[in-house]
Formats: sequence, C-alpha cells, structure tokens
Amino acid sequence: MSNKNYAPLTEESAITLAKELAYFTAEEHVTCEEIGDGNLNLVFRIKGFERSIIIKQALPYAKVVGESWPLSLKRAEIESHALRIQGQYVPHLVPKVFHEDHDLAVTIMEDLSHLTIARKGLIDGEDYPLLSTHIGTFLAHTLFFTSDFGLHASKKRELDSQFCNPDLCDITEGLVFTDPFGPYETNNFEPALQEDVEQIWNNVSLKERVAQLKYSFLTHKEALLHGDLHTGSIFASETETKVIDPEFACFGPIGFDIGQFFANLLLQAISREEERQAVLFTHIETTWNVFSDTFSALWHQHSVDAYTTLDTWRIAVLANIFREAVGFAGCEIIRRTIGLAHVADLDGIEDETRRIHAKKQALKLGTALLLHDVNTVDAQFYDRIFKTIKNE
Ligand code: SR1
Ligand code: MG
Repeated sequence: MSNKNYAPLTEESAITLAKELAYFTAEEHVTCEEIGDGNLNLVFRIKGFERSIIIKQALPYAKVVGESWPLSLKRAEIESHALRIQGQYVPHLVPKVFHEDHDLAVTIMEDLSHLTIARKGLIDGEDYPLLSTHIGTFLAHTLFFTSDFGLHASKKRELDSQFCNPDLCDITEGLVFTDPFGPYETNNFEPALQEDVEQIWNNVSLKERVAQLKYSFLTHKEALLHGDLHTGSIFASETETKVIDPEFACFGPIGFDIGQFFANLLLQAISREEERQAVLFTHIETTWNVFSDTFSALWHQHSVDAYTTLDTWRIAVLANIFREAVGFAGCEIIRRTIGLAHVADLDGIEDETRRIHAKKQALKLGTALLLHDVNTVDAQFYDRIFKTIKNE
C-alpha cells in the first residue's frame, strides 16, 4: 500500500501539522526540535505556551543504515495500535496516543520529556528503584491478556492477523538470531574480539540453541510482544516508568520481551565496576518475581482456557517462559556486542582496555546463558541461572 500524501516532516512542517490539528493556535509561538536518537524514525518535540507534544514519524528506510534499507511505513500504524492495546491493560506504563495519520506514518503522543531514557539514566548512575516492579507489571499484563490464557482463541487469532509486521520481524530474525552467529556483512565488532567471535561462530551446540530460539520466535505466537524491549525503549524516573516504541510488536514467544530486558540490564551491569552491579541483578530478579507473581494472579482470576485449572500447567508454562527468556537474553547480549546495533553501555566505555574486557565478558555471559542446561528444571533452576548471571 502506498502512502499518497507521505513526505518526511521537517521542524517547520511538523509545527504546521500540529497547528492544523489544533494542538496549538495559529498565532501561538511554538518551538520544535527533532530529538530522534533511535535507529529508524523522526521524533519532533513541539512546545507551546501551555502544552507540549511528540510527533513521531516513520521514515521509509532504516535511518541507521540509509535509503539502501527500505522499510514499510506500516510500522507507525503497528506502533500506535500496540500502544493503544497496552494502554488498555497498563495505562500508567505507556504514553498516551492522541492522534494517528496512517498516510503520513505519524503518531502524535504525550511528551515524556520530564523522564529520562532508562539506558542513559543507568549509564549516568541512576538506580530507578521502581523500574523492575513496573516492567514486571507491564510484561505480565500485556503478555497475559494477549495470550491464549487471557484472550479467547478466536479473538487472539484476529488480533494476531493485525500484527503481521514482516519488515521489522525480518530485522529481528536477521540481527538478533542469524547474523551475529556467522560471518555476515551486517556484523560490526572491534578486531580485538576476533578470536572470541570465531569461538561463537564455531560452537555448534550454541548455534543449535540459537536455532531453537529463532524457531520459537518464528512459530510460537504466544502473545503480543513489545518486540524491542531494551532500556532505550523505556523512559524512567525515581517514581515513573513508561514503555515506548513498540513498532516491532508482533505475536511471539512470551520469554522474548523478558529476555531482551534482562539482557540490557546485564549489558549495563557488565559496563560497571563490580560494587555497583548488585542493583541490576536485583532488578532482574524483581522483574522475574513481579512478572511471575502477577501473571499467576491474572491466571487465577482471569483465565479463559479450560486447562488453566491445572496448577501444574501454570508452573510448567512459567518454567518454559523463564527458560526461553534466558536464551533470548543470551542472543541479545551477543548481538548488541558484535552485531549491527550496539549499545552505549559498552561502546561508551572510553578506555580501550576496559571496553574490550567488558565486551569479552559480554560474549562469555551470552554464551553461558545460551549453553545453560535448559532441560533440567528443578527447585534450584532459578537460583542456578541467577548465579550464572552474577558469575558466582
Ligand atoms: C535496523 S534497526 C536496528 C535495531 O534498532 C532497533 O531498536 C531494534 O533493536 C533493531 O534490532
Ligand atoms: Mg526503537
């Protein structure tokens, strides 16, 4: 489908659009700044006398690479649709959507500039005491209510059909699950990592685990995922958390969002000195505990499937989610270290010796998470994984 009236906005035309839509009066003095620092979109903040809004516009290509990588504009519609669905379950944890224009691939939403992108805040030393409680709650509600446990199968199938997101799923399938595990052109790593990278490429057991996880992402349409839940997709403060940017939303395995969040906390932990890591490990445990307790409570109160009366089934479902989350975290850690899209937590370490050491540690941890004995789930399962994470 072509977007007839599409043209990329400029700061000027973004103001004109905001005024045409009556967010500001024609005479009002407003300022506009393009603040998009992500890989794909334009983001304008427009401030007037009394209010301020965000206009987000999809570009027809991946900004991070250029026009040689075309991308469907439909992702703007996917994003606003996902935000509205998430807003039904956790309105306090996502931005409010005010307006959508599918032709322009534009979403107008709440300005959250009183908050900071969590990745930046964590790099600058913030701890965000409520981050994991909020993200555990976000994950439990959005994933439960869009899964077959919380949504009747026919409704779920219908919803699934609205989230066919081929271009962005293709990015994830390539950049998260395929390219970092072989000599692909998209990879980007420092020469000092060559040996560590080749060890990954030559590790057949590791690649078989990645293949299983990729297959799960491709075929296990368990729930509506955010699809890109890294710390750059989260705004935070001491008291508030807002999850943004669900343009990668699609149906997939529940553990995927959880694993991506774990991985990005771990990448931050690796970039820090040991004494300051504990808070991040605690965030990971809290995320899991809040997620599994809340998911269980929703299962008991709101389940729609006959077999949810079996508590052994609930326990098995949660164990599988955790098991997969650990593997997805391994993939995410490795791809953020040697793949196309890096993270500032590691790349921002100025001292070369420290940076290379941190990246080698990341590759080791990613490998350990992928090779962990995922078939044995006993009383010590969670403890063992958390010990691996902490390198104990
Ligand atoms: C070409 S897009 C690269 C990455 O940026 C997004 O935020 C996703 O994480 C994607 O993998
Ligand atoms: Mg994004």
